[in-house]
Formats: sequence, C-alpha cells, structure tokens
Amino acid sequence: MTTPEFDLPPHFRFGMATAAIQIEGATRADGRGVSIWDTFAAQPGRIHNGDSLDIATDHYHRYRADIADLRDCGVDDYRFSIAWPRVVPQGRGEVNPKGLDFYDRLVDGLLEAGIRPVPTLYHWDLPQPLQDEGGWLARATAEAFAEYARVVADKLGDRVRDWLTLNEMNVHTLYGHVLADHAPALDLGLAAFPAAHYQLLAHGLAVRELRAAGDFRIGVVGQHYPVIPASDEAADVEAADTFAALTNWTFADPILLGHYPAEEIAALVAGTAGLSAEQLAADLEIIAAPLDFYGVNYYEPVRIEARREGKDYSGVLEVDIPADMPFAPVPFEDGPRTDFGWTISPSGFEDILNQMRERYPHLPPVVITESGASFHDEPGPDGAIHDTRRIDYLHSHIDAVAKAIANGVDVRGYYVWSALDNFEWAAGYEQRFGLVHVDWTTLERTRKDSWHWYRDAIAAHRDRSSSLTQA
Ligand code: IFM
Repeated sequence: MTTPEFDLPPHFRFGMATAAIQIEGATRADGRGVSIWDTFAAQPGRIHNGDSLDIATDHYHRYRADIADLRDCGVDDYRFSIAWPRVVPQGRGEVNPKGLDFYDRLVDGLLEAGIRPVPTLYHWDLPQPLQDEGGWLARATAEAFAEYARVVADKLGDRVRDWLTLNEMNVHTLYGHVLADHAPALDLGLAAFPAAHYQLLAHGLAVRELRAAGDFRIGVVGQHYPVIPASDEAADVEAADTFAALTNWTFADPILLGHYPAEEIAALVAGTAGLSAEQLAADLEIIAAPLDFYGVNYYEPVRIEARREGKDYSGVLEVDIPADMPFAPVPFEDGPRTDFGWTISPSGFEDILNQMRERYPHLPPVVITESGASFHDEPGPDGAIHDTRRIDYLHSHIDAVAKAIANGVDVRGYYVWSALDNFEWAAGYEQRFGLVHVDWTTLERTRKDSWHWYRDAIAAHRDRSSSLTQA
C-alpha cells in the first residue's frame, strides 16, 4: 500500500461517523423508550433478512473498544448521534438520566482519547409516542425537538462545542414519509410536505435553543447529489431540475437562503401543512438562522428522465418513485458500482460541492459529514480484510474534495461513513460500510485494510501540515 498524499489545507480535519440506531443495540436497556425504527423493524418483511436492531454492534456496551479503534486510527473528530428515545423516552417531558449518562461517558471517553465529539441530535429515531401524535407531520414534534436539544446541551455543553441538529431530512422525508421504505412508512406522496417543513422548523428551533445554551458551533446535515438528466431533451432536463429542487434544494434553500426553491413548492408546503403566508414567512425566518458549518453527505449522483408513458420503472432502482410524479430515476448505463449497486462517481462529489458554492453565496464552511461505500469483503485466510475497493473509493473521494477546495469551496473536514459495519436501515446487516469489520455472530471487531490506510492518510496529512506550517 502506498502512503496516501492529499493536497488539503493544514487544518483539514479527518473523522468517522455513525448513528445511534445503526450501532448501539441495547434497545431496552436503562429506560430507553421505543423509536419508530423499533416499531418498523418488528414488522415482518420490512428489513432485509428480518434482521433485528436490538443488538446491532452492541456499541452501547462496547463503546470503549470502539473509541480505541478511533483513537488508534488518529481521527480528529467523531460524529455520532444521540438517541432521542434514550434521553426523553416519551419524546417530551420526563428525562431519563441513565440514557443521558451513556452519552456523558461516551463524550468523556472521546475527549480522553483526544477526539472531538460531534453529536447529531436526530438521526431518524423518533420516539414512537411522538409518532403516535402525528410525528413530523405535526408542528408539536418540532417544538418537542427543541426541548430535547436543550436537555442534551445542558448536560453535554460543558464539553461538546460542535453540534449537528438533524441528519438528512431529505432522505428521511422521501423514504419514510413520501414512500414506505423506511420508518415510519407513511407512503404519503406529496402530502408528506409537512414532514419536510417541520423537520426544518425543528432544526431552526433547536439552533435557537443551542445558541441560548452556550457558545457552540452549530451545523446541520444534508445528503446532496448532482442530478443528471438522462438526455439533452428539454423534458429530461426539466424533470432533472424538478427532482433536484424537491430532493436537494427544498431542504437546503430554506436554511441557506431563507425560502423554498420555487413558489409552487412553498404553496405545496403551506397548503399541506395548513399554514398562512405569514406563518410560513415566520417559520422560514427561524429556519434560516445563521450556521457555523454545513454538513454534506455524498454517496452517488442520480440520473433522471421525464417519466415515459407506459414504461415500467418498478425495480429499476431500489426506490420506486410514485407513478404520478413527472420524473423517474434511471440507472447510469455503465461504470463502477459498490456492492450496494451505487454508482461510484468522485467527479459527482466535486460537482455537487461546486454547485453548492455557486448556489449559496453565504455557504458556511462545509464539513463532509459522510462519505463511504458498502463493499462486502470478509476476512481472508490470513484473517485480514483486504478491502482494496474501499481504499480506492476513499482515495478518489478525498481527492475530489481537494479539487473542490482548489476550486474555492471552503471544506474543512471529511468523515468516513462509517467507523464500523452497522445496521443499514431496511437493508439490514448485509451492507458493510465500516472501516472496522464486525462479525455478526460474535460481534468481534477487525480493522480492515482501509482502516490502516486511513490511519496512514491522516498521519501523512499531519506530517505534511506541520512541515508546511513550519516552513
Ligand atoms: O447509513 C446511512 C446513514 O444513516 C445516512 N446516510 C447514508 C448512509 C448509507 O446509506
């Protein structure tokens, strides 16, 4: 393995990311409440292979070993999420001290290891009692989120400075509310717009609470991708623009520009949520609160065509877009893919970062809060995991970030998704995104070749940076 060298600024930060439901397990321990994912996963046929999230990687009990893997790799930052149902089991009201204590121990362990904790307050695990009262379709959920944010900040804010509010509101809205592939499986089509708006409002209200609670650096996480029209035909170009507006910009524009990307979308939001023009404007003011950084998750570009009359799109991609939508995702014709079937395109990464710089004149510094790939490599006869495809993937994607920086995008850090193999939502445990392999029978952890490569990349960057800053 050659030592990786990247042309990145001296203070560029390297990290890894995870999320509570995907790693913690211990779903009934220490007073944790039920989340929408517990409910969803218990329904037959929802999760690939019927996999359960009750144990996951058992990080709740093995977090010390997981911190040691992070420390030995030399990461600067660790992004994890806090499980709302662990901290406030009913979603609002009574706080569960034992739940908070877990994150207290985790934060202390990270700081002792010299790692900056970067918690995300919401990574899709809504407390079930709030779902029963309307979930993200209800304004009250946004208000409950702000209360919960304050509880967590009051407990951890003496040691945590960097906060992320919500993860990938666009994916949560699309898969869980427009469609039924994820919890809470509402299948609402365009009637799901309130879920977008109230998550955005939850973000804005939480920023306000966090600002009142301490001198913090606050960000939010969006999954973003370039949307490529399937041809130069006007109908395909228009379909791609509509798709990008609905899935990228509906979630980023309100935060970064203070408005929805089109009048029609604002009208849909107001109509489905029952908001007057004045209420919508007041909410947007809260949503557009200034941020200290913006988290971008990138995986793959999306190719879109105008829906062709009579063409069967079912099963073309893992998501079936409802037939009444004017667009349809279609696969890229060739090119490399991950073992999850996702298109590998580092140039798409560069493109979306450049697009964001152009679209948002006041884009705050960007942190790549997730980037990574599922490859199914298992231990070989030597016991090691030679995941060279992940190394190539990471190499090319970090290079893409370096190119975007050279092009003027202010990117400050890169976090690999994920620190260890984990529960990949409806796809269960078959997909392996980790730098550390988890044996799903014994839960034994093994550092993959990519983990060693990442450690060397971080060390090489530090050496290079100290020689640059000394010169
Ligand atoms: O595993 C997910 C994560 O929870 C959110 N971003 C995308 C990852 C890969 O699908």
